[in-house]
Amino acid sequence: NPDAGEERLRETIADELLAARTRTGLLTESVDDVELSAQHSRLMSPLVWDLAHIGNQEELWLLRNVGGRDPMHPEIDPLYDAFQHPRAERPTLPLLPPDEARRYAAEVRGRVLDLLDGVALAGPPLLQAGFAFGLIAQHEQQHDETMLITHQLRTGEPVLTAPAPGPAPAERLPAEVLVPAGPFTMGTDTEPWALDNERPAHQVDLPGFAIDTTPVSNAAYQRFIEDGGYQEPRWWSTAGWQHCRQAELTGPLFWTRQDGVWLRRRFGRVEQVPPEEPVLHVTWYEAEAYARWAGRRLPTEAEWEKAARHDPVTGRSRRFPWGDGPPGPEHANLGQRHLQPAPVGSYPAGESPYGARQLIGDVWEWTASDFAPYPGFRAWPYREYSEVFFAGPGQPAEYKVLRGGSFAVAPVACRGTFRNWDYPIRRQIFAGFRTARDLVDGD
Ligand code: AVJ
Ligand code: FE
Repeated sequence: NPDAGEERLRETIADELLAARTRTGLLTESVDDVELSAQHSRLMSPLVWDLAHIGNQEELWLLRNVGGRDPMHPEIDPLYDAFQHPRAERPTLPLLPPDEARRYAAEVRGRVLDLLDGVALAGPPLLQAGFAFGLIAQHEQQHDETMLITHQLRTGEPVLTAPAPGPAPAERLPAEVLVPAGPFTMGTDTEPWALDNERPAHQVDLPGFAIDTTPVSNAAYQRFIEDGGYQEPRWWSTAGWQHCRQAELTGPLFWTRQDGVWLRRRFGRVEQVPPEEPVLHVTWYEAEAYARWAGRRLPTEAEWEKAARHDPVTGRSRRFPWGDGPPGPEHANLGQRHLQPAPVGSYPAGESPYGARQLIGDVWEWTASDFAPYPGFRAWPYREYSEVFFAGPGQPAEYKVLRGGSFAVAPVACRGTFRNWDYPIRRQIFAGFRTARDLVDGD
């Protein structure tokens, strides 16, 4: 029954929009209006900018583009266009004050739910399988992760709480898993809410490689530090060493050393660095240096995706490491259920066919690859989502790809094909990494 299918899709959309708004509420109501309008770091917008930008993008894509409505407040559009005003500049703009920003986002949402009731979720490409609504649910959740980063950067009394993840199962895992040479399908043509940069599906033939079973732990990363990793230019690329010196890096962001013990600040609480947790808040350059110190390298983006999705028995690529079903709490640490990654080796039910764990959730994983289009890429529905960030002829490679998603990523914005990107010097994002190596005779 096609009507029942469309009804279910409408409910899914309403649920995803509500989940995003509930989370936005948590992130914007846990601080007072002064803090909401303050800039906690030059790398981030004031939270109140994210809030109105969420409403503005929703108005633009759903009410105007899909619904054909007139702009509600055309004069505010330029304020919330990310390309017109870099983050550092946003606190100086005449932004909507907190109450008005809340009212605006709520008003847009009310009209969107009315629109959703009557619109056909088929026909024009923007409405196929409710794509535009999926785009907006993912957009809000991505900004919720951005706002959570702002919360991590802010100083002062803690305002967010969540239970800690449980311990990893007591079992000895192999340090790495082997992925034999051969082709696999990268990217997707069938994922209904996949973004343009995940498309199209294409075959990639890879030489054999080995990849870490889990992300690199704090304990392993501390060995790199204690071995003088930050004093040894030979582990670093030229650009990496230059950045390490100039930024005076000595360890992950938010770490301090006191009486020989590493401490970290996490959402306003200072605690001892947990050795078994994946390392978090490192730059791409640090990940690269660690890998070289360990006699290894970062995985390419294609290697990461093959390790995460390829099923060697059927030859097809799964939506997620564990299969095609949606992420449950047994599979992965997603959706801000916890405010930290789970210990390495957690989530055996989320294992990939090759036996790698925690590819989805916990920490974004830096890959060796520059952010570039797949063969046959088409910008959709706007160039500014991905295309303007790509490396290519005449466009220098500025961004490195991150894969897998962090504990702060919502399931709706997470799948085996999802691609994120950032500058190699960034470390306020929830990024860690795992390492890889080529296979050699005898493996
Ligand atoms: C995909 C996370 C790099 O936050 O800049 C939000 C997502 N795009 N609004 C970003 C995005 C437009 C984007 N990243
Ligand atoms: Fe945005």
